[in-house]
Amino acid sequence: MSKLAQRAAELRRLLDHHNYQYYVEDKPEISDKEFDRLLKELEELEAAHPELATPDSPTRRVGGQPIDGFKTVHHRIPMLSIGKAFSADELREFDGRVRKALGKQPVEYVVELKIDGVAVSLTYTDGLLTLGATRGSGKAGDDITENLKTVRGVPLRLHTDAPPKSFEARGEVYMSKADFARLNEEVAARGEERYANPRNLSSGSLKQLDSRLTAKRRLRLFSYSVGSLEGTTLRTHLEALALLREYGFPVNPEIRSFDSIDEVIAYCDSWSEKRFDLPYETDGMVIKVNDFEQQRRLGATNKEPRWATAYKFEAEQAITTIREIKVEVGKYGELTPVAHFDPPVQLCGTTVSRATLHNAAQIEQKDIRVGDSVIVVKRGEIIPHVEQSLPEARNGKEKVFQFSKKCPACGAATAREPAAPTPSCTNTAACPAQLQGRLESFAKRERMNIEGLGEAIAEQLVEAKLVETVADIYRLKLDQLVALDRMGKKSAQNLLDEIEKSKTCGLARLLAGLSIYGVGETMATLLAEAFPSIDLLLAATKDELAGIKGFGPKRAESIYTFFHSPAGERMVSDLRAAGVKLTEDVKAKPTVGPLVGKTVVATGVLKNYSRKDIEDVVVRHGGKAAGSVSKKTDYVVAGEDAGSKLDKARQLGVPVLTEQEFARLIGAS
Ligand code: 0OX
Repeated sequence: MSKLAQRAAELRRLLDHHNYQYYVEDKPEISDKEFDRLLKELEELEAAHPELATPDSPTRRVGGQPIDGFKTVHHRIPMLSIGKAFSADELREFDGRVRKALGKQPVEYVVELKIDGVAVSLTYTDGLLTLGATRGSGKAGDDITENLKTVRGVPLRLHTDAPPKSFEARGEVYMSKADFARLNEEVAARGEERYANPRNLSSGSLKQLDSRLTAKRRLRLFSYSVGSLEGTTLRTHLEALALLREYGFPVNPEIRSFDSIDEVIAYCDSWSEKRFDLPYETDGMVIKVNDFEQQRRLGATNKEPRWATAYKFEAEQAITTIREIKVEVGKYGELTPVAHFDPPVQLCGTTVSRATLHNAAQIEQKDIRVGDSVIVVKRGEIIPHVEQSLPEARNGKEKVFQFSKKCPACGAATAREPAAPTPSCTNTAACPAQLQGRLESFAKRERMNIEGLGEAIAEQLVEAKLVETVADIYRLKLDQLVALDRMGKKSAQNLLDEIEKSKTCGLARLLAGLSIYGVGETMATLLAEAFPSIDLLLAATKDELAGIKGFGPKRAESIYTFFHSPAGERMVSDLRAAGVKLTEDVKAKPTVGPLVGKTVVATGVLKNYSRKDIEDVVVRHGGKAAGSVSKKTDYVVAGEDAGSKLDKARQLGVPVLTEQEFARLIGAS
């Protein structure tokens, strides 16, 4: 072997070793910097001498060329989901069923933390990782091999000299709470919307078509089962876990086994609070019958094994005090009461210091007062919510909340429309909070897509009086931006470049960005389709506007009033003077295709599209995007955590598509 080949082999061995120490043993021996140095040396060596590269080289973890879409993979053995128990009694019922089916045999249970991540399958051929897939429907998932190679705990080659011909490991890909917090900060700093939880971010990361992006997400793995037992001599789940560990997979260290359900329950309960100290999120425990022969005898229903169950931790709640109810002012001037907690509480792994109270009616109906002790929960483990007040804990000093007659941001008078849930600030033109809201909304990715113009910058631009309308951003100068807090010359220039780039977004995005009441992305697309230039739009009558499909007189009135008010006229002339594109390229509307004339509702958290993206896609394919499910709905596209709309679709028999199926339907994957 040449000297260089020897060094490459040595570097690979070292990198694998240190990767293993870090991600499997959790005992790093060298610093991240030192690790990166070794990796860089190997990368350079392989780049200069491609013949030295190997398919299991650690350099493969940094990602490769983007791909157009994921291939579908059929799981040889279905990836089952798991039944749930919500109480100790339900665990005893599970134990009762197991013991009844097994006669008088002793039963041993293995108890694992239920990692809140994304289930994946990893197939090794002759010891080399050849296929990585998502669980998908359980029967078939997506081929995400390149993305899974970037997950540091995934062995690229099994740690054995005598690998089986084929071996499948299954497990959960997750993101640590710390990595999630760091990445989410980065997301927010770019002015983008934060991810709700680590699971969504992990799942989104695994669905990236460009594996270099996945590589940046620092995903991790815990392996918890072997797919097929064929060709193995494994007799128990504990033996399978030991084999996985031996092969180099990270296996969670907190797994224990017990002979009785009482011990199982005690172990589960011991984690109900301790789990918040773990560096990753868990949403329960998994209890499995250890013996494979017993597992076989118990069998499975068509979706769940009878030999395992998940014990879900109780929905989290916390008690704290409302120190203050602050009123926030939205982009339309709407006033939203927000409860601020003292002390902040830990819920589902995040610190919660505030929650919206929505409107006066809710506050009144729940009798929530400033100074009240309240129970706070997270809905769907995401959005903090004041469940109820605790009047019995009052000391008489609590204060009933009332909206002030003045806007908290600008002091102008507020007014309440008869049907509105809250009052609004009437100072539409000059209220700084409204302007800030409009700026943030204008810059959003699905609108004018100005990266870097998020909450913090918008606030400063308004405070420094650099802008009075969204059109004023096109007049910003470098030295004005550099004078802002924490704004270097480079970031200022980047922001100016982004602002310049936004000029070509086209009329539909622009209309969506102008905060015209009743005009979001979907309506803006329809509006720009009906009137593909601002001049045509300005010439439109109220009746013509109301005649656009889905519009009606109220929306038409709002649009007409906006463009024919002095502020609207000035906005158009400023945008025109700045060279912002005020036309929409007319796309021939499709007359044939799977979505022509179809009504589609998107619901839940989608991975590759924002909800608005998918609505845009529907409209572009000749369909109509609707907000609620009815008999007239042709398809519901359901993402994660889809709720009542999905239920309704099922009730009405409306076809429900996964995001992937939707993409396939329109020929995008
Ligand atoms: C987890 C986890 C998920 C195997 C058959 C039923 C469930 N999220 O941590 N699944 C399983 O096991 C499967 N174990 C786990 N620990």
